[in-house]
Amino acid sequence: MAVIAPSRRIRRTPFTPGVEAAGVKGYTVYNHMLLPTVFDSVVADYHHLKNAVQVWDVACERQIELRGPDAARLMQMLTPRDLRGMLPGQCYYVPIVDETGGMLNDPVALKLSEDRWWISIADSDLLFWVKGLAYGYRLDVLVDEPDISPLAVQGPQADELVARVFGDATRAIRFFRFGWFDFQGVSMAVARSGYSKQGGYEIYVDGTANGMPLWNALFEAGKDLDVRAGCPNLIERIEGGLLSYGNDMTRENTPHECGLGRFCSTQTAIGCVGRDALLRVAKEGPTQQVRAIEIAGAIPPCDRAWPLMAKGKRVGQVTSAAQSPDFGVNVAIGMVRMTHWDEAATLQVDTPDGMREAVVHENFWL
Ligand code: THG
Repeated sequence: MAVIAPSRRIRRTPFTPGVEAAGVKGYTVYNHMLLPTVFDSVVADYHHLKNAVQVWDVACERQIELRGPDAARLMQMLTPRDLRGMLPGQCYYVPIVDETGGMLNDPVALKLSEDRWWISIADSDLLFWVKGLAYGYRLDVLVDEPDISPLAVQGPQADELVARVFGDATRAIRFFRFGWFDFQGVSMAVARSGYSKQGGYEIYVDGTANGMPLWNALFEAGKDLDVRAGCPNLIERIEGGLLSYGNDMTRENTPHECGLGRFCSTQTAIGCVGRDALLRVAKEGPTQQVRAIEIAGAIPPCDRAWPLMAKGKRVGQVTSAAQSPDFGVNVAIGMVRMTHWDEAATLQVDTPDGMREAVVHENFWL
């Protein structure tokens, strides 16, 4: 693969000096920002993530801040998830849809207070949609991208490492909750969340200048824990069934097709854009849905959709795939038509290297 030409459009993060010093070997671009993809090898990174603790530069999970009297109203317009019971200090995984019910993003929303929210976005230019709604509906709310950069600490030793830097009170943070903790005189949101199934935290680092001091403090405190720089790991996130916007779902898909129906309460999400369209699909049910797919044989990297076939007819597609050391098979994520989405359905997948056998599973591996 060729290199990424550095330029102002591909934004560096507050942690980029640390990532480069740690020997990053691959980058992707996410929200117009650098996102590391590999440090040692994807397989070595995977084993280390499952056994120790890693610090991830996920500053590319940019925040959209809503601030003002209409912030809560705008947030509920954005998602079919019912936000009425959400309290300050909670994080919600929220599908965001357009007027047809098509997925625009699948962020984590943080409620800081009734009139202040962060939307921690996946890879699409959601800011423009949010600003357009606020402007079009003449809402009394400021919408911008603050200088906040998530730094994830993931892996079985994440509790210990974060407690050493932010104090033992971080151990009591519950899943998808956050609290405010001091680092060198700056108050930062620390949440128990992250894009892995290994457990851990995300620190919403306030201020670019505080990025490297915190990065260095974590590595200093975690020497004996074998802390390393890491990144969202392709194999582990497929094993865990963590979806990737732009890969496993696009604007072509409804939340129900993505298996995100459990995060929709469209009936009670009053004022949400796309409500009528989603009420229809919720009633009729989706005709295709995300599934775990097991693939036999050697496979190349999945950089385009691979058709899933049954008796020569297309019945879906594989959108992410990788060889899993722990499960001894190729793990994959696909979208499968309802005629073939049941457990153990046997299909063929048309990879660039040839046809492979594929088996549908109703549950992911982790
Ligand atoms: N953390 C934060 N922002 C993010 C991500 C993140 N923005 C981009 C991207 N990741 C958004 N996508 C996801 C996908 C899955 C999850 C979080 C964000 C996730 N899912 C859990 C699961 O499926 O097991 C739990 C969801 C729940 O039960 O509420 O964590 O990772 N800040």
